[in-house]
Amino acid sequence: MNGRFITLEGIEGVGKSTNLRFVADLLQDRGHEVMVTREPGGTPLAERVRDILLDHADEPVPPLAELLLMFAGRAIHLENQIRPALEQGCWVVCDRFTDATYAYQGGGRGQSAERIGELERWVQREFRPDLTLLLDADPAVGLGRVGRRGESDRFEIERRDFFSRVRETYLDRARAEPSRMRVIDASLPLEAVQAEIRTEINKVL
Ligand code: Z5A
Repeated sequence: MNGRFITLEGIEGVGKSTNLRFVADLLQDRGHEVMVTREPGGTPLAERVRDILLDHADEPVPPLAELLLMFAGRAIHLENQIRPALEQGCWVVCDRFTDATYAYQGGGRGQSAERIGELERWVQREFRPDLTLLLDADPAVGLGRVGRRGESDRFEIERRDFFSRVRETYLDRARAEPSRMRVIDASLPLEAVQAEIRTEINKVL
């Protein structure tokens, strides 16, 4: 692969969408071609999987089905969009990837890390992000920032303790893989967050 794969992670409202464009601009300023994308979703077909995952269904979504749908969407996204872009030398910046599955379906919903790891190896083989920026803040900060948006999706209705488990799983992963996963204090004002992000991106560049 000629391009690099950079992901942004963190609980809801920590600023992933806000900083996705910032990261893309930093890379473009250095002359790289950049593709910005997201999970779940990223291609028209994978966005349809996203709709299934986020919408309130008339029947419960079993945690195992949720996990399999996450990886189904990822398989589509990876083969149809991410790999081809990287092979053409494009840098890909993605709002969430498999760390979110460990955090939400693992830490949040209780699916085992072993099971998630098996699916990860099956769908991705050796493919992993080159760099992951974990925007970290207490759930009260993130949820407070997004509190007044429209109707909540199937994840946003979860309680504070769900997001605390998600956050702890993210932090455990960052401790286990410190060179790939860099923790950014997302509770700081945006200018300070972006200064930290710039430092991490400059290291990769
Ligand atoms: N999910 C999963 O379960 N498993 C998986 O494998 C994957 C995903 C891939 C959809 O994700 C759901 O999918 C997600 C987990 C699940 N559900 N949840 N929760 P998503 O990424 O589409 O949804 P999200 O995390 O809810 O995105 P978000 O709410 O838009 O959060 P954000 O992108 O991190 O925040 P933002 O929109 O950039 O910023 C929120 C507000 O804060 C906005 O008004 C900003 O202007 C403001 N902001 C941002 N930074 C700052 C700072 N530093 N200071 C002050 N204000 C700030």
